[in-house]
Amino acid sequence: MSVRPILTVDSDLAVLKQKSLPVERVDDDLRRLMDDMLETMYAAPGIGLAAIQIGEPKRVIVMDLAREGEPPQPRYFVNPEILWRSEETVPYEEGCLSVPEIYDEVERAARVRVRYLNYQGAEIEEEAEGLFAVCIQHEMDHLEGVLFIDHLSRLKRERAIKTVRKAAKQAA
Ligand code: K1U
Ligand code: ZN
Repeated sequence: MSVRPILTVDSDLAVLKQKSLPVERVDDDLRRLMDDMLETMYAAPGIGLAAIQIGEPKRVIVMDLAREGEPPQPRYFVNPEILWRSEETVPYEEGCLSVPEIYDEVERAARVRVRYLNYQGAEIEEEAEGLFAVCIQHEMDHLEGVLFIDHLSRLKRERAIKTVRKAAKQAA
């Protein structure tokens, strides 16, 4: 397993805007990618990660929503689909490892029903609510090349990218 570099909007926007492709089979190569993604997400640290954020345009997401002090609860989503979303929406102050240090409120469906393949390749269908619903919608946006800042005004989005670019220049 290895920690891989996370792509950010200052230098890798064109890659992050790509639409990811469906995975053909859940095999050992894919499990190695999911292991790397999980390790990368824990090291960041973050609560979710889409494969495109490490430059792999595949429809794969990892997530761990365990609170501090709780045992890890890694979750893997291959070829996830949203089957249903509630009409009710909720706001949440989101962040993104590809838009570091920027947080803003996004309104999303309060509950969604999702179907996906897990780490073993078994088909799962479940309903998500709370932070799980927020996070799966944020990560599934990544699979379409959509970032949380795309839900904000053009002014806020451009300001966010400028801020990340400035911070990256200062760090270099
Ligand atoms: O970049 C990503 O897609 C990961 C992102 C997931 C996310 C966060 C908040 C709302 C929706 C989706 C993050 O993990 S940002 C970092 C973060 O939220 C966090 C980091 C450490 C501890 C707790 C949270
Ligand atoms: Zn993100």
